[in-house]
Amino acid sequence: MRCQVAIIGAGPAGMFLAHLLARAGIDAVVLERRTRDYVEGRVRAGVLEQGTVAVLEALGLDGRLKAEGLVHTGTNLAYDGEIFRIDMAALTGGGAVTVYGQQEVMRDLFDAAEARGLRIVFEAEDVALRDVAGERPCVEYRCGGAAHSLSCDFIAGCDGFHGVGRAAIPPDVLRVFERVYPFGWLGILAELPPVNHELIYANHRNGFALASMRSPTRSRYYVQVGLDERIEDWPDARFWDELALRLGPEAASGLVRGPSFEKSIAPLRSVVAEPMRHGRLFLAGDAAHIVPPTGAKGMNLAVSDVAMLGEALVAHYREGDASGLDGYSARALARVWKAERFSWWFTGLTHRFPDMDPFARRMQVAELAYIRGSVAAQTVLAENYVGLPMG
Ligand code: RFL
Ligand code: PHB
Repeated sequence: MRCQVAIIGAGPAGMFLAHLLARAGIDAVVLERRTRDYVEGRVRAGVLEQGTVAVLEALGLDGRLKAEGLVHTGTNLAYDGEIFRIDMAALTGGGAVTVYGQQEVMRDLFDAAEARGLRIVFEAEDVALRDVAGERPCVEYRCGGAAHSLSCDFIAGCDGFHGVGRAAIPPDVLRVFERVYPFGWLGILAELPPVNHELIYANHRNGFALASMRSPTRSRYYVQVGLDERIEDWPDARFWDELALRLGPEAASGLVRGPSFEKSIAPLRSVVAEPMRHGRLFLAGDAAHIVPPTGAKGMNLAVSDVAMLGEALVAHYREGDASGLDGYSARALARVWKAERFSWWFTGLTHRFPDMDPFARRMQVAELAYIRGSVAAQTVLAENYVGLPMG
């Protein structure tokens, strides 16, 4: 089999890229290790930047998003029993984010892929990248018990943090920068109305908490937990008590408790791999970088990466212009590092660190109080939160 671009992974990065290339008439094949149901079933991101919404619009995939997505023009910070709102729209000249779950985004991408005839191979096993630095790269894989080979012009490694894409870059070329945080997030989904119509990020001396949502009837909540904690130790009653305590009496006054139907723990880390290109292999999304979820940047970065990569591939095929492909890694990394900085800073501001002494705690509270009283500080937060320009 042959195609112009082989895309490894059918997560947000891979599927957005597949649609961007299909729109330009570029022939791509997506190889995904799992089933569609598995990829679509993963409960992950919830907040879309305006740039991500714009890409969905440009692809004509914004029908359900416009009908069901919740536009948030502000977000809230809570600490020491206080709560204040950051008016993102007023501070950024009309900026906003849209609450629309990654599961919904994936459903829209997969439905449209079927309707538009995109080529996706699910349950592709033992995917191996060959000759990525040469002129004739190729991807070998197994599917339905048979061995296949896909020759291509370029390979897009959109296969997440544990994929084969990053591993195909030789160790003497690849540099990896990393911070592992000494805690994780315990998240639940519950078919209950959210405590507030916008998100609340809370810093409590017990640790961080986040009140989010998926719809007016579905709540998504998180509490910071130690890495040694087990889900079995967090029955719903304990979760609700801890969440209410951390949100504070004012924010938690409207909290509706009930059974959760999903509960999981995710570790937090910051990772960047450089460069994002090696020969004819291009990395995008979690394959190249991870952010802690505090800034809600992970899926949005995957989309901004492939928007840049898609643009570069289109310029290559339409005009024979290689400058976009040559500049892809530097252009993508410039935006990635800014999102890494924001996610790292916001994590540091809102979480309890095990080695935190009373001085460090006072510093957090002083910074939160400063943000509360400063339009300049709120503007910095707001412009990062709604999403920096593509650059
Ligand atoms: P993905 O989604 O991991 O998809 C990669 C795909 O590649 C497949 N794959 C392979 N296929 C073939 N061969 C192989 N060898 C393969 N190895 C892997 C995998 O099966 C998978 O389908 O990466 P992608 O596309 O780069 O997308 C990244 C996002 O999914 C991720 O950044 C976000 O979910 C992060 N994230 C959030 N992002 C936001 O923008 N806003 C948020 O509010 C937000 N909240 C979150 C999050 C992630 C979380 N967790 C669980 C990590 C909240 C949480 C709790
Ligand atoms: C979510 O709704 O899952 C969510 C929202 C905001 C974040 C992270 C996750 O910062």
